[in-house]
Amino acid sequence: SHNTYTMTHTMSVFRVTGIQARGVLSLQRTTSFLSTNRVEYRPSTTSERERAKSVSAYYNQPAVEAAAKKRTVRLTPSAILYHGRTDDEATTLKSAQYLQKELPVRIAKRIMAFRDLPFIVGCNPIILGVHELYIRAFNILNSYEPIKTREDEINYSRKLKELLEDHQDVVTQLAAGFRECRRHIQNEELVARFLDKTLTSRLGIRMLAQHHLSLRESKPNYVGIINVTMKLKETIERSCQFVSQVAEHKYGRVPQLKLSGHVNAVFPYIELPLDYILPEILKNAVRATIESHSEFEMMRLPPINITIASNEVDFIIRISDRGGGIPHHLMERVLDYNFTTAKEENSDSTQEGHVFSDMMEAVNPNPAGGPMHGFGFGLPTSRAYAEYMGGSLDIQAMQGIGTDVYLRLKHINSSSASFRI
Ligand code: ADP
Ligand code: K
Ligand code: MG
Repeated sequence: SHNTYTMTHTMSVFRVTGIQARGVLSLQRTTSFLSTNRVEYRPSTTSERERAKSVSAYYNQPAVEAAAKKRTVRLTPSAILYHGRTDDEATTLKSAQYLQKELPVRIAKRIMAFRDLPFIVGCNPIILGVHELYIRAFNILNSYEPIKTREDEINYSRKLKELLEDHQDVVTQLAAGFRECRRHIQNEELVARFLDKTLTSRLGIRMLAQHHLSLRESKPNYVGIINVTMKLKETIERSCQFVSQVAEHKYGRVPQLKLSGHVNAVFPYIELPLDYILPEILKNAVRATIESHSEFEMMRLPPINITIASNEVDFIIRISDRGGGIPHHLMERVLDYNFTTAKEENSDSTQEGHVFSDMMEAVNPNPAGGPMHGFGFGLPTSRAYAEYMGGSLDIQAMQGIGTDVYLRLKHINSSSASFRI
């Protein structure tokens, strides 16, 4: 039938019913899958491509298209904050019902974007693997029975949690996939638009899902994912510690990370995006500092200065390094996805086993984990996240001296209009 595609080969990683389906493809497996099967089909259209792949046990294309046409309902964090009351059953149920309506729409829109990718990109095995993950998630969530009881909600939440885990490495997978195939496309704009949208949509979905899952946990000072009394200083220090550990592991030395400004600022905020953005900016600053100062100058490794400011509209974090700055001719490019000055052979990401590790995800407590650099995703992803959160990321380089990165984010109870998730 046109609507229902059946699985024609043994690539069963995405078994819809398989609880074990982790969705994490090994690079090798995907590659060999392509090399043995590719010759057998000559795709003509985008949907043809999907059919040929038989991406999951079934793929209801009209359902995806119908869902993709619906409008998303984005919430302000304060709406989430003030309506979420921990351990209130009615709230939890309503929250799950909202997700049940909302998530398939958001996921369907992303699936359409995967389908619209240039053919050569969409066929890349790693990118195709992510595309398949999205279709699988859509199928699971879209066909889920209406949530009516507490028990329904508990089961739905369990499924949601599994899906979050299955999608954990998506950023890394996209980074690896685009690195492989983007040389075939000239249009930088197209890549940037796709990735900005895919990554920020993913951030939004994860925040909503995580929020729902955390609602029932009674962690002091939290409503779902919102830390009602977040001490900005502590959040930053956590990232500093993580990055210092990574640097210590990689270089054997670390510049001092100094914090000043409104160090006593306390306000409600969501740590999730900060836990991604801050380590990325700090890693860049640390790497630049270390690489521009030879080991013999060990004693004179200049500190990285972090200044924080908070006002009633937003809060600003400036990360200032003395790592030599960014050469004029690269200023335009550092915000491009996949642009990096890290040499491939030195890049951590090329090491076996690192490719699909949690390198680009939130703070990793494992000191040996999380490479310093590699995919050229740190800056563009951070900027996309910042803009999604109603803020900005700006880079000022003083060529020959160092770099200042300004991260500006709206308060969730900002006196001016807030953002929506
Ligand atoms: P990656 O760190 O994987 O290379 P990023 O997007 O984080 O990717 O950074 C892209 C490039 O921008 C880096 O490779 C580096 O050349 C340059 N860059 C970023 N931050 C700094 C900095 N603070 N000082 C000097 N160069 C920087
Ligand atoms: K980059
Ligand atoms: Mg980086």
